[in-house]
Amino acid sequence: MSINTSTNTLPKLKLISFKLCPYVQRTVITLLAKGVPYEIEYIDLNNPPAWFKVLSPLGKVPVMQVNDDQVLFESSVIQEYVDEITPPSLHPDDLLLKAQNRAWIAFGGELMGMNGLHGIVHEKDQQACDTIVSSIRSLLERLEQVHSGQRFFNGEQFNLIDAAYAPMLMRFELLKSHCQLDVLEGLPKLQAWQRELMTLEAVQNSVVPELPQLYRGMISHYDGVMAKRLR
Ligand SMILES: N[C@@H](CCC(=O)N[C@@H](CS)C(=O)NCC(=O)O)C(=O)O
Repeated sequence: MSINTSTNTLPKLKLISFKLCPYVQRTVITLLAKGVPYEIEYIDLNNPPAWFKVLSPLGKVPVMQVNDDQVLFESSVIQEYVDEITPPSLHPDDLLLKAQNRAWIAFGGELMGMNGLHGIVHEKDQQACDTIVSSIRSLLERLEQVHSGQRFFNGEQFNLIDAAYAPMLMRFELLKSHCQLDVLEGLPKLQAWQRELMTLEAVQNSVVPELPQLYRGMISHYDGVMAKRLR
């Protein structure tokens, strides 16, 4: 899956990251899948350095510095930039399918936010947590309907959309093992996709090895409904 790219003409890329962030992970998977050299600097999002606040318009990671003096933000935009400077593209060629993939990538971004995955691990109120779980479940049912049912989202080829969803699917696995919450229950295509993506080197190497412990620590720190389910 890794594509050899001539690095001579590529810009210098530096990613500003937070070890737990699934949005940063989307961009790292893309960089690794395309064999692009990059630097990474981790910050503590709970106590971000002053320079980060200057650099990041929304105070969010990922931020990518390009050739030291240019800045990119928004994970899907960074994914596309990395993809476009290293042809051939990991997006499908068909323009409608490509546009639909972009829409579903945005959908995945919503699923990871406060009304989705992050809300589940953050929420202190049982009823509110149940509401988020049932809302994420109905959104995942929609996703299940549009998945190809093959190895990857569109078929047999790994595409940018696979890189965009792997971080969330990795955290669903952690939620299941840490808290016995299986949000993919009864969704066979998404379960198979999760298994497939977790075998890829670009996915496995896109996080720090201690991610499972860090994720557990984060759930415990939020002290919400999921913290009570930790084992
Ligand atoms: N839409 C953004 C979302 C990025 C995002 O929410 N990152 C989180 C960390 S996982 C963040 O930086 N949060 C800090 C904040 O909201 O203040 C993207 O896709 O890059």
